[in-house]
Formats: sequence, C-alpha cells, structure tokens
Amino acid sequence: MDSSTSKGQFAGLVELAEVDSTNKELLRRLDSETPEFFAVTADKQTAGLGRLGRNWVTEAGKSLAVSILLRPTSRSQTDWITIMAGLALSSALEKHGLVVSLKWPNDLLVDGKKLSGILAEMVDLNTVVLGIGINIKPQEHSPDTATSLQELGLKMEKDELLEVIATELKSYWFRLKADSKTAIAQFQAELLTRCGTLGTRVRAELPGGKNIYGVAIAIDETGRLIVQAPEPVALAAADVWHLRN
Ligand code: BT5
Repeated sequence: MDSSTSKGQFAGLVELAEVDSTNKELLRRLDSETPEFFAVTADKQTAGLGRLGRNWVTEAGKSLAVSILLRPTSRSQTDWITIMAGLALSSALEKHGLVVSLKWPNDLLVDGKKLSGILAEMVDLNTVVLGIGINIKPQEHSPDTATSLQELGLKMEKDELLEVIATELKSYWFRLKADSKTAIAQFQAELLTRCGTLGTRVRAELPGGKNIYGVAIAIDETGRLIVQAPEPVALAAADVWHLRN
C-alpha cells in the first residue's frame, strides 16, 4: 500500500513495503503544509540511515522503521527531540514489561545490546524528521551487538508496537511543546533512572575523532552530556562507549 491513511495516532501514515530510508522518503514527501505527526513506515529499508552516514539494518517482517514529522516551535524543543523520543520509547516498552536503558544520545539498550536507534534530522528550526528503528525479530545482517523484542521475550506485532510508541511519543512531545521548561526538568529527573550513561565511565569520541575519557555526570538543560574529564566538558554530539567502572 502506498497511500497515506489517517491511522491511529498519526495525521497521515504512508505504509510502504520497501524504501531506501523512511527518513529520506518523508523528506521527499514533505512540503510546508505537511502536518505534524505525518509519518512514513516501511517493512524493509534498503539503505536505512544511522547517524554520520552509518547503516541501519531493516529486514522485511523483522523490524519497525518509522519516520515522524515534528514541528518544534522553539530551539529548546528541537534540542530535546532525540532524548525525548528515547524516554518515550523506554516508557512505552516498560508498560509492556520490558526495561531498557538509554545510552546517550540515541540508543536503547538491554544488557548492553542495541534494541533501537533514533535519528532526528533537522530540516529547519521548525521542521524535524524523527526516525525510529526497533528490532522486532533477529535479523540476518544486523551486528552481534543487536537484540530484538523477540529475543527479550516480548511478543508484539508491528502495528501494535507502532501504536504503542506513537501514543507515548505524542504524550511526551506535547508536554515539551506545552511547557518546555517544566517538561525538560521532568525529563532530566527521568533520565536519572532511565539513562545508563549517567554515573558511568565513558569514552566519548567527538565528531573530529578526538577522544574524551571521564565519568558522565549529568545531562544539561539543552540535552548535552556533561563528562567529568576531569574538568567538566559539555558534549552536544559524540559517540559514547560505556567503560567498566
Ligand atoms: C542509529 O544510528 O542508531 C539511528 C538508527 C535510526 C534508524 C531509523 S529506522 C527509521 C528511520 N529511517 C532511517 O533511514 N533511519 C531511521 P547510530 O547510532 O549511528 O547506529 C548505527 C549503528 O548501529 C551501525 O553502525 C551498526 O553498528 C548498528 N546497527 C545497524 N543496524 C542495527 C540494528 N538493526 N540493530 C542494532 N544495531 C544496528
């Protein structure tokens, strides 16, 4: 099916059998009138995107890949989209009995294995494509570091999973839009329990390749990770590895 329907939580949902990347497809379909919570999903991605041009594996019938349009109205909303989405997904999965740990900024892990990844791409200050991948079943070509809902004992079909996460995302997102200051304070408090990066010794690789070693001590009001190294360093973008304490 290739037509947009108004399904569940979405302002419109395009459901595709196969696409290069749902983020790219949403960008191709985007115009100034496209409503918030318009979404594209695909059963299989042939060139699913991770951050920094990396690859995201989405094999047919084994994974949820969805891209959702958000229309932030302030910089602080934009800053928090990735972490907000991670919190919403964690909360949604926990309601179904699965406790996951957030690795700053965009991974959902269980026992150190990656269940889900988030890729938010900013088109302009008021237009962000939020891409979410969640593994439902083991995939032939995903890395050894991957896990899936099935391997973790959670049986959920794709449509149900999509509805469950969209409901929670909407709730988190509209809290952030309605009163950013209060929502951010609540998110920071929630991260103390949901974010496994906090309190952990990390190696952080900065976009230029430089490495920083230290203890991750906080996530500030703009969503940056603060690493004590030993002076506090605020990281806006980095790849983080959790080291043994
Ligand atoms: C991410 O990047 O984790 C962001 C993934 C976002 C995927 C969604 S799917 C819907 C939407 N449309 C897209 O095209 N993308 C978004 P990053 O942190 O850079 O992690 C990428 C790394 O995760 C890869 O280099 C692999 O090591 C690993 N990886 C790839 N596929 C995986 C999978 N299915 N499960 C777990 N790990 C995977």
